[in-house]
Amino acid sequence: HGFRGCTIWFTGLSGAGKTSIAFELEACLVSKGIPAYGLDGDNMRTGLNKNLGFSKEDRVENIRRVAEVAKLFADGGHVCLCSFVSPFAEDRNLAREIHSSSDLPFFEVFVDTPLEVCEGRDIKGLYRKARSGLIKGFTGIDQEYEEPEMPDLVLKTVNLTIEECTTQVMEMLEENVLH
Ligand code: GGZ
Repeated sequence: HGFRGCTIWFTGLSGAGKTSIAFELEACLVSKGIPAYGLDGDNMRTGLNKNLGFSKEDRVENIRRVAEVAKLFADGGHVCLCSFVSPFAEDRNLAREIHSSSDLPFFEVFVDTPLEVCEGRDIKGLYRKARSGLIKGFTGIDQEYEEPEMPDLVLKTVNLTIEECTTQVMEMLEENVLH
């Protein structure tokens, strides 16, 4: 297939399921012989972005650097799967521009899980800490999350399994880049 690489950008609240979907998708793509690589807070904020925190300015810079790295993966022929809260529309738009200026396809996927559900799960106990004031500037609690206005795909995770979410993203890729 004449496939050149692209970036899938997952945005949504902490605990929405971004990384779980990206992980499943990565396995699915690799099993089909399509190189894929996942970027998230765990591998970006511990290395390249370890000098950045969660202030508005630091998040802007986090997303800018991630987008530049994703562009390189996509240019190298990978499906780059980016899982970041990326709460600000302007930063997500910059990520898209960084790709389109190099003619690389970019798909914004809104992992749409309501705050109540994310907070109810609270896998890492971060929401509890944010509510009690131990963490300041937590997205959805005391910092904003700007919902995407025109995402390429919306995944309403409350009604879907991880596998169903993965299938929807695969279908989007098959329709647009994998022919
Ligand atoms: C949001 C925070 C915060 C604050 C730590 N706000 O569920 P997680 O743990 O693994 O995902 C969250 C992750 C967010 O990092 P990102 O690089 O995706 O953020 S951004 O795109 O906004 O730059 C959460 C944890 O880090 N975390 N403090 N204050 N999430």
